[in-house]
Amino acid sequence: MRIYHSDATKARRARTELDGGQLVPPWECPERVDMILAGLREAGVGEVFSPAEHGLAPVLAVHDADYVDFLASCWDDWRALGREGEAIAWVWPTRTMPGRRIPSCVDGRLGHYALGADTSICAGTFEAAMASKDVALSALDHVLASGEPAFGLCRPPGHHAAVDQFGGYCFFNNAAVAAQRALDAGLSRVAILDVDFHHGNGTQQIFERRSDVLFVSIHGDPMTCFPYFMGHADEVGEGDGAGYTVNYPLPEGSSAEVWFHVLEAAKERIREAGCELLIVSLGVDTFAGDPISAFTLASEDFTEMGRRLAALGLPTLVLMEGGYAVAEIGTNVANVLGGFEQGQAAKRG
Ligand code: SP5
Ligand code: ZN
Repeated sequence: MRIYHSDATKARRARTELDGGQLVPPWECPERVDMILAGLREAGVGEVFSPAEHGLAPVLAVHDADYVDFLASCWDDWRALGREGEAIAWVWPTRTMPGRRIPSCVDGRLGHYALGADTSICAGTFEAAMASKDVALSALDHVLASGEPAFGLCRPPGHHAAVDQFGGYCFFNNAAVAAQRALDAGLSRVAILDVDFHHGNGTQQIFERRSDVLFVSIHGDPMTCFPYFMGHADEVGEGDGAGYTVNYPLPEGSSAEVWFHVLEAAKERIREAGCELLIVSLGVDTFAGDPISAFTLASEDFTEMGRRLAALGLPTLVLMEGGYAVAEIGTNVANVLGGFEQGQAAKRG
């Protein structure tokens, strides 16, 4: 299958992440991209293509314009103040102090537009986010034109990014931007299946009042797992979107057996809803060796995941989200895509 990749996705190299009360080197690093490319090459999965520039219009179809302006100018505004460190949000509108206006200064705007303090903004962040959505959109264009699957090696990831918030290492919601473009190209219903360990709060927020995008997520229970404040089973969509958000929170330590059981339920909902395109938000942080996550999938389980995704028989766009066991990330991603190709071949007979 075609792989879409751009070196510009590596333009962001943050130095700091607030984790456990300390500033540590970020888990989400550009080496992830090289390791995935190496893993795909080694496994002989796919041919690498460069994305075309798609500009900001598809981003503005899902994200707020002032939010996008903020991301574009934040680093320069921060630097202009002579700050030594990276731009990290540190004060927020809260339950007791609702923000009724968007502040004009960069510290206030950071708090308004950030959903957490895990994600700093640094040089190259906006450029990498632009490249990441171009990778997603070019991969989508190939799926729409050919009916064949494609993999977008997106980085930074996207599923935590909401209409007007960044965090969880995400800035533009690549899967949401792609889903909206698919609808704008004439499709009537798209499924986003989010298999990252973390709940895709951004994707849910963008589509939870709509029925044209079915959002289904399998993730660590937000009672104990990031992002903590979204992703419970009773969040099922609102208004026109009622029934088009489906959450499967699982306890930390959940086995592959439990995970695959839930995957089949997720697939059943996707079949039932009559979706014309499957977008997989692929995080491989469900891996047992992931340093910040708590499921127990083995590398071989990712092959099975690919096979089972292919069994849906839908045009499929796979987009990279999380996965922080850098030494194994290439194998794990290659296994998903290799398994998908096996599943496709089996289906064709
Ligand atoms: C796309 C994606 O997977 N984003 C995840 C963002 C998670 N950010 C918070 C990470 C907190 C890590 N703390 C774990 C400490 C283990 N030593
Ligand atoms: Zn994740």
